[in-house]
Amino acid sequence: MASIAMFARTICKNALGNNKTLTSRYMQVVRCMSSGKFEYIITEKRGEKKNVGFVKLNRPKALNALCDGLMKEVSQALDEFELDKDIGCIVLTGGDRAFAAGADIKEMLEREYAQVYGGNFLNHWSRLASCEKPVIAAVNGYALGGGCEIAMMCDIIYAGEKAQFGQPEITLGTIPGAGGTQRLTKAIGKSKAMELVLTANRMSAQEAEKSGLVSKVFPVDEVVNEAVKTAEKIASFSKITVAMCKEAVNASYEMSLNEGLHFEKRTFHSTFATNDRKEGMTAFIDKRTPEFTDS
Ligand code: CO8
Repeated sequence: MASIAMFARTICKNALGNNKTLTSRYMQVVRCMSSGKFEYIITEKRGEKKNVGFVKLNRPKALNALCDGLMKEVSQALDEFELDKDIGCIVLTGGDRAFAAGADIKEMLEREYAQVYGGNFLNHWSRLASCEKPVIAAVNGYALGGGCEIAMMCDIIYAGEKAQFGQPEITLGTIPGAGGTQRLTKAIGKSKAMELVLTANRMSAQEAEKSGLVSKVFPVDEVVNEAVKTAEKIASFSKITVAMCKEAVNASYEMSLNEGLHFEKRTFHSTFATNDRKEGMTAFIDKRTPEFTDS
C-alpha cells in the first residue's frame, strides 16, 4: 500500500504541480481505494451491473452520530464514486434504528466560538450537496438534526415506514447549521418547517411523504432495495443527460423562474451536441433499447 501511495504522489506531483488542494483530495481517494476499508462507513458497488455506489453509515452504537471522521469518510467515498465511470447513481443509507441522529454532540461540546467560526466548522459537510452524480437517501429510523440535513442534501429521499425526521437543535441551545432552516423550508413550506425547528417535534415518514420531503415510503426492510432499484434505473440512462437533469432541477432552487427557464432551455439545446441524444431518439424510431455511450 505504501508503494501505491508513493507512486500516486509522484503522479500527482507531475500532473497537478503545486496545486495542494487537488493533490490532497486525490491522495485521500488513493488512500481509501488502496486500503479498501473505512472505520465509520461501509461502501460497495450494488445492482445487477454494479453501477450503483452504495454508502452505509455504520456507527450503530452512537446511532450514526455524524462525527468528523464519519463525514470525512463519506466525502472520500463520494470522491471515489464520482471518479468511477461505471457508477451512475449513489445510495446513502444508515441502519434500521437510525439513519443518523445528528452531528456528534460529544464532539461539539467543548468547541468555542472562535474555533468554529475561524475554522469554518463542519463546512466540508456540503460535499454531499455538491455531488455531481444523483444521490438517493434510504432512511430508516431517526433522521434528526444533521441526519435530516444530510438526507435533504440528497436528490431523492425514500423512507422506511418507521422513519422519523426532525430538527431538535433548539433543545441543545443551538440551531440547524446544514440546511435545516433552508432546505427544509423549501421542501415542506414555512409553517411546517417552523414547527419542526421551533418545537423539536418529529415528523413521521407518512407525514414527510405528504409534505413532499420524502418521495416514497416503504416497509422498513424494503426501502434500501427500492432505493437501489431506482438508482439502477437512473444509472441505465446517459450519465451526461442525468447530470444535466440534476443540474437543471437544482438550478430552480437558485434562480428566478425566468432565469431558470432560460437555463433549462439552453441545457435542453445543449443535449443536441451529444451522441446520446441522437442515440436515444434513433432508438425510439427504430423501436429498440438505446445504447448510451455517455458522450
Ligand atoms: N451525538 C452523539 N451521540 C449520540 C447522538 C448524537 N447526536 N445521538 C445519540 N447518541 C448516542 C447516545 O449518547 C448514546 O450513547 P451512549 O450509549 O454512549 O450513552 C447512544 O447514541 C444511544 O442513544 P440513546 O441512549 O439516547 O438512545 P435513545 O433510543 O434513548 O434515544 C434519540 C434516541 C432520541 C435519537 C436520542 O439519542 C437523541 O435525542 N439524540 C440526539 C438527537 C439530536 O439532538 N440531534 C441533533 C444534534 S445537533 C446537530 O445535528 C447540528 C447539525 C449541525 C451541522 C452543521 C454543519 C455545518
